[in-house]
Amino acid sequence: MKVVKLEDVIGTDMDVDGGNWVSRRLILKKDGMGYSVHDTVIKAGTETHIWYQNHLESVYCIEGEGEVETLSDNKIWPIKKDELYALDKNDEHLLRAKTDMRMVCVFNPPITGREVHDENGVYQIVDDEE
Ligand code: 9YT
Repeated sequence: MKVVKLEDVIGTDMDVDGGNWVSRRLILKKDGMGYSVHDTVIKAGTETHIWYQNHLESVYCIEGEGEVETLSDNKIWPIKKDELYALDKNDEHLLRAKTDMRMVCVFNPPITGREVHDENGVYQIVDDEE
């Protein structure tokens, strides 16, 4: 087994600044678990357009509060500490952070760590065999 410590990830290339968020990648595709796990902080006062067309994501809020707006139905989903949302339909959404929101994010399929959000808030599938 392995143990991953957040303190060992911070400041490395597994610590990614996305502008509205920072994401510390704890488990990635290379770890062979079939999913990736990220400790992400969404910055207070930000709104982020996200549409993971190629990934399913569960997001467990462990600190802070904000809301998700799903764009297919313009429904507002308030989210706070101890609540999880699951993008089980690859839901296009806006994520608004009222305070800093610390999230544990799980992606299926796992991300490699080299993806960036494109203009549509999508992570493309990265072929890491290249
Ligand atoms: C909650 C969310 O999806 N935030 C965007 C960053 C993403 N979770 C990541 O790469 O960790």
